[in-house]
Amino acid sequence: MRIVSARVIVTCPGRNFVTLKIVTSSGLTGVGDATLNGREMAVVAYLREHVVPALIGRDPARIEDTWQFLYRGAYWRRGPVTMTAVAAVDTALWDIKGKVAGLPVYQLLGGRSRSGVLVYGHASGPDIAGVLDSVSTLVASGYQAVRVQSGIPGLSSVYGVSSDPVYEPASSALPATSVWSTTRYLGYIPTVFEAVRASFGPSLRLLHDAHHRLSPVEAAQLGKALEAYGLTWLEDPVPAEDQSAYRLLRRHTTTPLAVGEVFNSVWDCLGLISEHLIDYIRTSVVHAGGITHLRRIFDLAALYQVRSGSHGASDLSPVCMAAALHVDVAIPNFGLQEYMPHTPETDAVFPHGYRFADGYLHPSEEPGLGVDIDEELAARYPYRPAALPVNRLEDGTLHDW
Ligand code: GCO
Ligand code: MG
Repeated sequence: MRIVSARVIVTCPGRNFVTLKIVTSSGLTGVGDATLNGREMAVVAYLREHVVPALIGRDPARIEDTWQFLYRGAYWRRGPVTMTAVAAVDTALWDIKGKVAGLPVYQLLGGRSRSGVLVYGHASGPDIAGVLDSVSTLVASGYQAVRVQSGIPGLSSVYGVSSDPVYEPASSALPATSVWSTTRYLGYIPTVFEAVRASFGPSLRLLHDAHHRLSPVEAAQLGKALEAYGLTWLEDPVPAEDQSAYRLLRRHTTTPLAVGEVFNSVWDCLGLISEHLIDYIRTSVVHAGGITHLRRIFDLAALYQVRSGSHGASDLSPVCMAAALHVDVAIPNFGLQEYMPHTPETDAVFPHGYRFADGYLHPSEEPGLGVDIDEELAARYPYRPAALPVNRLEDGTLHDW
């Protein structure tokens, strides 16, 4: 069997998604997610210009060799654009291998380690009352773990907080500006968690995402202030370029830490994992080199009792979610999977067999990943440029997010 063609499909059923579809000489096909929010067309060009021509004629069974060819064989390697492109190829080849074997991909990864994949949902509101309503809705739908984000008095908008049930931070063609105040945030967030814990009791798992906005000592203050509320994790407290910041944090708080949704390779995670500086590693199939490389990261993490907590926002397509669930159900050190349901339009473009029940997601039992792209329907939703916002302090200074 040989690869005869590979199509890069861009569609916007409410938001942009990039998908690679690999076609083989036997007629079997495989799909991989290649979506990089706000930088979609960079990955499209990387795939079309530099990857697809080299795939034609290759044996699709040689997943590891193809991964090595695209990563180790490239002089300019790593980085989000490159690793998203590599991920798309790798994911599509696992899909094909599953179809050839007649098995769901998790069977090829060693079979089930658990009956389902525990997911966390997203609660948010403009203030404490709104947050409590939002958490109630999730709990009533069966969620056992909830990420809590809140509006902050004095700030007109906060990233990740929206009255719209569809979570979409990338809306305008050029980056919108949001205004941020760490002082206002640090003063309010502990009161939100106090109220949520008091209303929902000790067993609901609670998480919070700081979106890389704090300095090391601010993050340490927040971690300490949240200890009383028993969070499952505090996510991305500081920008992770300076990983030594986590040493400082660890000296001051036992709130568990989750990092890694913007990481692309095992090298990005190595120090944080091997120094026991984090508790959950949030790398994803689509942004960390596909199933092959994500498995390698999670195996490293297992040596240090770090568990998986993969990114799964709605800008990662159903193809990525399908692939993530096969990994999640198979690995020994699974922790939690992020889950935001996609819109009905997106679900229709990407027919899939995974399902949600009682706080868990269950991978498809079909051979391969159990997900596809309806190319005719996809073609009805042309690409629309959409950028993530930028973050400025109240005096106009550009800030991390
Ligand atoms: C999360 C994330 C998202 C990302 C978004 C970027 O934890 O789900 O932080 O909100 O910012 O996926 O594209
Ligand atoms: Mg996050």
